[in-house]
Amino acid sequence: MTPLDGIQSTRHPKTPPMLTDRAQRTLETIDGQTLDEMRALRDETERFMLRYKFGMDEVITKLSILREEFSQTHDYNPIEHISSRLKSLDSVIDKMRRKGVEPTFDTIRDTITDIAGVRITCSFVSDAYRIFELLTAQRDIRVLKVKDYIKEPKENGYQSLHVIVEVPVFLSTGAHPVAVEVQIRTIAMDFWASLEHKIYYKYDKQIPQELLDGLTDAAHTASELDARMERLHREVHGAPRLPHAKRDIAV
Ligand code: 0O2
Repeated sequence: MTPLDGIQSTRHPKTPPMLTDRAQRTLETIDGQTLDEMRALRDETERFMLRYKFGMDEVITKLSILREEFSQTHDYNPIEHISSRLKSLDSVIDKMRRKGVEPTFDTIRDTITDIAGVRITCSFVSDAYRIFELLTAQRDIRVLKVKDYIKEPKENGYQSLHVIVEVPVFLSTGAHPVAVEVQIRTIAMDFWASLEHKIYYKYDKQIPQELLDGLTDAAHTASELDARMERLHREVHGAPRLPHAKRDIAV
């Protein structure tokens, strides 16, 4: 037995070529200038998407700071969970087509405001509004649009507080404002929305009426549960003593 027996070879298995012969031949017919333009478009798209990632990171940092501050200095934490996602390029293009948006970076920036998305899950409805206040009161945050689906749920029962904020991202070229969609909801609302989302895709957006009715009914139950849990929480802990946001004034 040699010392190398039993150790797997680290050489990569033979990988197929990246392009088929046909694709390779097509590529060879493209002139150098077009190839350069394609490369420049690819690079610009990457830079464009990267800014959204940074914007998302900025918002997550703000929320993580609030969350940590609450855990350290208050006996109660309104943020249960924070998640985020960057829309895929395919989804951005789909949305662009659905909205009939002109394919330029400027138009996409102005019209598609949910490329970067952050979701905050809270225990109680009052926490959702408090987090909204604390985030939007920060001086470098500009509120572009608010959709309050908690006050006015969608017809299918969907509830969530949506806010599109603009946050500056500081790059080597200076400050760049980036739009980030923030969705704030309770655990019950989140449970409902994720199930509805799965059903929506399972049935390829053609959900049977009976199931739709069941979902709307479940949304009402989730809403009642939220109200009951908040009542019980107040009975035990009293009215929330979380700090109200002081509007941050630029110096
Ligand atoms: P994903 O995969 O979560 O990104 P607008 O951008 O204002 O022109 P839009 O996109 O309809 O119009 O805005 P809206 O109503 O604020 O909804 C945006 C997001 O909210 C959706 O993103 C979902 O995440 C969520 N949402 C809205 N309605 C529903 C609903 O009925 N059920 C569930 N489960 N989620 C909902 P995307 O891009 O659809 O998907």
